[in-house]
Amino acid sequence: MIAVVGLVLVALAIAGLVYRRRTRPAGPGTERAATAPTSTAPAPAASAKVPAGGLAARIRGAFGPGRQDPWPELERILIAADVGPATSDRIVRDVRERYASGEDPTALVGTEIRTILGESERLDLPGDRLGIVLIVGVNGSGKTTTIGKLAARLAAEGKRVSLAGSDTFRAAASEQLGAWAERSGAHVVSQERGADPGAVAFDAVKAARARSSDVLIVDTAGRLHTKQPLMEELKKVRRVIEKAAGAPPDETLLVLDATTGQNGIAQARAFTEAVEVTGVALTKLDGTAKGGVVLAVRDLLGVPVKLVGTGEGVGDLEPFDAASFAARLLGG
Ligand SMILES: Nc1nc2c(ncn2[C@@H]2O[C@H](COP(=O)(O)OP(=O)(O)OP(=O)(O)O)[C@@H](O)[C@H]2O)c(=O)[nH]1
Ligand SMILES: [Mg+2]
Repeated sequence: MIAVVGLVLVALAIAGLVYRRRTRPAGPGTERAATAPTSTAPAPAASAKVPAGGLAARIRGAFGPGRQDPWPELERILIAADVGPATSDRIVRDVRERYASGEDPTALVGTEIRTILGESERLDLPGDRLGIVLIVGVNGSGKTTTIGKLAARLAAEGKRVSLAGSDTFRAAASEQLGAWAERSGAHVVSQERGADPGAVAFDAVKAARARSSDVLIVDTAGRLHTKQPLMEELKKVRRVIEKAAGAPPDETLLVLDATTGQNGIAQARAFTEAVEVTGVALTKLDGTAKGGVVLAVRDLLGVPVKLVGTGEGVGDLEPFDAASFAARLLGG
């Protein structure tokens, strides 16, 4: 009996040790590595809480027979779709004003969404000189993949494309960029890992000019928008491009993962303050996430969505279309 009790105690002690070992936090790393999820393991979807299906069915439910006060419910529905409290509040107020005339609330919300998104905007690149696109965003949002797709799209339009591997931080980042470049015949400028990202951008501007490229797309390392030193590094890359090219980048695209939810608002604010973001590339819209956060980004910061990523393939990049985005958000 005593032997059995003893064995059980020993087994429990071993199990406890194993458990502690597994749950011990990771040791100290660099600031960037310690805070950054790897690109192959993106952060869990914050919008997973939003049930599948569009907003329209839920809005109709809120306005269904017997419902007393649908407005707080409408606001909850919008917030759950990552639209953000301020923009949700604006939509509810505007819809409520017009609903008095007895219109369909779903149609009114749709109109409001399209109004906030405004005209669908395209990338604004010059036709008579080297156009420069700086790509920024948090870790794993889809920057390099979007660059690969964009390079292919531009090459298919007959443009000569160069790429700058200014992500000198992540292991194998330049190999990943190189693999994408091969598909589109783009020329890549990169240096060894750990090199100064600004120096790579500087060389790339000079090389792209020397090759008479039409467009240079600059990849940068993923960074947490709350890490000031990393945002300073990004500002420096932008300054260096401006110095080398004589003008700031023509487009600075924030790559926003549609599954990151309302955190996208804080990301957009921080990146816009640091490097004057001119547009959003909304990625991973092929999953269940519907990207309601871009409404808040447009409403609060005035930054339009310009591109939409709908998969991992080279052809899975579309120009943003406000009407179809609104339909997707509302629909199934
Ligand atoms: N489903 C889907 N996956 C995507 C899309 N865009 C990118 N991905 C995937 O997201 C993951 C991260 O993509 P990357 O392009 O490496 O992201 P990144 O922002 O460059 O990552 P870091 O450089 O590490 O910050 C990869 O597995 C991509 O295949 C998209 O539109 N849809
Ligand atoms: Mg990358």
